[in-house]
Amino acid sequence: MHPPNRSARPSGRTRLRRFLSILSAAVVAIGVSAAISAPADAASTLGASAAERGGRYFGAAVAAGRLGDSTYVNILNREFNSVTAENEMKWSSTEPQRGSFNYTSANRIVNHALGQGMKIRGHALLWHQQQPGWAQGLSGSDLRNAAINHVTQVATYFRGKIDSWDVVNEAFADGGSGGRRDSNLQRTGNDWIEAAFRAADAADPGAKLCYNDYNTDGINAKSTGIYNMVRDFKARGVPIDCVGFQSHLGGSISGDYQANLQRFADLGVDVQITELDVAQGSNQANIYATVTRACLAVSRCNGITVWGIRDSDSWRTGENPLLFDASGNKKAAYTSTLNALNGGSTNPTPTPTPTSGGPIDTNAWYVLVNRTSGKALDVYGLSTA
Ligand code: G2I
Repeated sequence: MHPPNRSARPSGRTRLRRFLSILSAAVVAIGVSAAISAPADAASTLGASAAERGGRYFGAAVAAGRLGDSTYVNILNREFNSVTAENEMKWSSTEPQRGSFNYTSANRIVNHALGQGMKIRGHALLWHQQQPGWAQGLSGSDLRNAAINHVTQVATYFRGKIDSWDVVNEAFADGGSGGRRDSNLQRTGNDWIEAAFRAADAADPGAKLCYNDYNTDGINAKSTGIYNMVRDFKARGVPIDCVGFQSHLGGSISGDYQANLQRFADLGVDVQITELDVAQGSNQANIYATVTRACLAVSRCNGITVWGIRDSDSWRTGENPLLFDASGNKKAAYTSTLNALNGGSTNPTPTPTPTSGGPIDTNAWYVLVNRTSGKALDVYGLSTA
């Protein structure tokens, strides 16, 4: 094997030649193994790493009121490539009076995200909580019409900007029934969920339309009730594209977390981790990594959203369930998550140390390696001129 003639190359970082099959066996022999673990080889932010893993996203729930906090915004812009409005797209926020829509706070988040090239998850068109007072007082066909009009108006307003909408949030009951939760919306008729999905589809055909819920992080009665609904929707052509698994987790995770995602994916819908947070404790970093690996292992898992940025931003006061501490420092859970995204172990990865004396060794061949397959993809030489 003859290395390429480097003297004839232009200055700067220059791609020299592909010779994959012969080089992959000879990497160590020609002394470039250090380059395989060079910092440029591993994505260093959550969003960039997720994007490298099949175009996935890694997002955060964002509060419009925190967008003036520079620590918060710096982390958001650096680490995340998707956002969810934590409260600003909910019914009480967007239609505070019947027929009178207000998108001011939602648009602060939308405009920030679009300016940063981030995806946007819309959350949530219909939910039994955070309804405006006027809707809470309605029932029957009056409520049904108001709810469907809300879906149509809001999805139309944001058409083209939303990657995935939580069309319906938390409509199933906890416990062993596997059935629907009682609510004013449910009392308008069992078909209210499919009516909402059809309205959302008509308003924004380009958005993925999701059903989103919690306590569905494993195979249990509640997740099976949702599974049966999704299977029925797919069989009858109700437009559903995805299921969101909120994943507000405590100190353990169900052993069938991944299998549960997979059984939904096998119905022909995408799956997304939509509101991940994990109570602080000895297992926090491991649980974050387990969730991350499960998503990566399911090809239809589009991405992960954590429900806030710093512990101090979380709705779970005192539980410190997020990836950054109150000062904005990366926690062990951050490192385990990034390592899982990068395909490594859950243990903290030591900072890679080049064995050849500096960040750029002009005598070395640098090998671009696909981290998933381990295959050498290309060879680079570097010059300093
Ligand atoms: O409860 C956690 C999440 C469960 N899944 C659906 C999500 O939409 C939900 O998010 C939380 C927000 O993180 C909280 O920020 O939803 C809560 C409402 O159920 C949000 O809390 C509300 C407070 O209850 C209000 O008092 C407050 O005015 O946040 C509002 C805005 O700060």
